[in-house]
Amino acid sequence: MTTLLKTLKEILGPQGWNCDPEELRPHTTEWRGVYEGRTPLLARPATVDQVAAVVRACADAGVAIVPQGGNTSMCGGAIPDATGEQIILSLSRMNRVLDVDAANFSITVEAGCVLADAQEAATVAGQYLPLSLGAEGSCQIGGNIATNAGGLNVGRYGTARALVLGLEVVLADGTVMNSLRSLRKDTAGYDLKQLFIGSEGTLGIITAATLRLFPDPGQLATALVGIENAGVAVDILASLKTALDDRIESFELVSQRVFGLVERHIPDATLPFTEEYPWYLLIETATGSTPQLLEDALATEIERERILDAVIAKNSKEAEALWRLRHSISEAERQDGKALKHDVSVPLSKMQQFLQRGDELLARLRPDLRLIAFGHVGDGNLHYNVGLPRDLTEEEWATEGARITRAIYDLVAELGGSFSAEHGVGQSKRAWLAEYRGGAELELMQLLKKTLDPANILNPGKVI
Ligand code: FAD
Ligand code: 2HG
Ligand code: ZN
Repeated sequence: MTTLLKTLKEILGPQGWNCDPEELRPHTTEWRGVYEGRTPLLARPATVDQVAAVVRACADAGVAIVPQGGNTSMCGGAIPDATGEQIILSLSRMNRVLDVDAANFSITVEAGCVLADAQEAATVAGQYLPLSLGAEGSCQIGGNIATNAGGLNVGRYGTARALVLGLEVVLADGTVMNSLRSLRKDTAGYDLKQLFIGSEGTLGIITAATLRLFPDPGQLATALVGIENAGVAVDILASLKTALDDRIESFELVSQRVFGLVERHIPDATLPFTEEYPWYLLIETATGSTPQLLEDALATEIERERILDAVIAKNSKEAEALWRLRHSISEAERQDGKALKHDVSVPLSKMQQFLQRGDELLARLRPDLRLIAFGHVGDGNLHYNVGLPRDLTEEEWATEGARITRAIYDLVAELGGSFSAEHGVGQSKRAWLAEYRGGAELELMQLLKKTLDPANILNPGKVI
């Protein structure tokens, strides 16, 4: 290890590494504080050549590398293990916007570019990068692609995968694969970039990406809606899609309990209603110069008695205040204490069944559970998080947690859903991958991993 560290320091130069455990704590601790690892060195390369040289040196020494972006992973994906023998490779110095090709509706950035900076570069060019999530001020494009991030605009624009036109990737032996093309059509052989999207740093290190841009959607209309029963969300979505010609940018479901956490833990966060409703929908539409369209569509839903009350933001400040409520949920949940995370998806046609059977299931499992349910209901993706009684011992927490998680994942599987909708598998869901994606799918994943990373140096202990 000593020889390797010396070599890495030479490759990276004085600005390019850090070995101080105290300064490295933000890089060795997960956002939620659930995972804490150790590392002998944080590598901060400035160029793709340095990334390649670091990977070659680690491969020669048989030392593992944990690629890290903004470290906002919710499943321990970007944290090294506790041995203190895995190098962290942070992309944060490779943060440049390389090109905005407005005529081609595309943007090329280095992997360490913070998502909000890439969005801003697109806006400056009069275009729109639709990927958007609560962590956008710190997560990076490389991390977004490595997790195939979802977020708030998937229904209209797809996940990160749908936005990637080209990638530059450093492979496990240090080879640089440059597929940084910006084409919408390209059938020249296998589409290799797809292998790295959603592979969570286990197959290669993404160093740059070309992403698809869209025309500016223009003026957005944003509404917060109170509803009695979460099950009607899917019906309301179907009606709004028709009424608004599919111009729905976001369609988020949040329970009263969840917004209650936000009001309790986040300063100045207050819902704009005088009454409480059991569930809420946060809806954003690209109705351009006719914002009235959303109001009319919501009025129809009120007449049908599917919506109890609605507030439409009158200006961008009010819209931001509504989004602040939504974006504060993870932080409020974190402040409220430990919870089991279940980032699940089911086909939209099964959402009502999932919500109803999920409720019944939790009541049967333990009446003292606290359901923290919210998420991207328009994509069939819910964060079905569960708080356990606070007086459980660590041991009880582990056994009860596994029992509850299994029951929820079994229900999700029965309905044809996924136990990992948008955050990835990381460390926390690794065992579940073997269980719910076993057989030919898992074998093929293992074969790919062995082929692309035979020495298992890229993010070992994650995904598979
Ligand atoms: P990291 O956390 O640093 O890494 C994530 C994984 O990708 C790790 O396995 C890491 O090894 C790998 N990786 C990172 N960079 C690279 C690279 N350049 N090459 C190869 N592998 C790499 N996620 C959603 O999908 N939707 C949401 O709505 C959402 N909201 C969130 C809100 C909050 C408040 C927080 C804290 C997180 C949220 N997340 C969400 C989860 C997280 O932000 C995303 O998974 C994000 O895409 C991770 O980006 P990152 O740069 O922080 O990656
Ligand atoms: C969101 O949708 C994120 O806000 C985070 O995916 C979900 O904290 C969570 O469980
Ligand atoms: Zn989410």
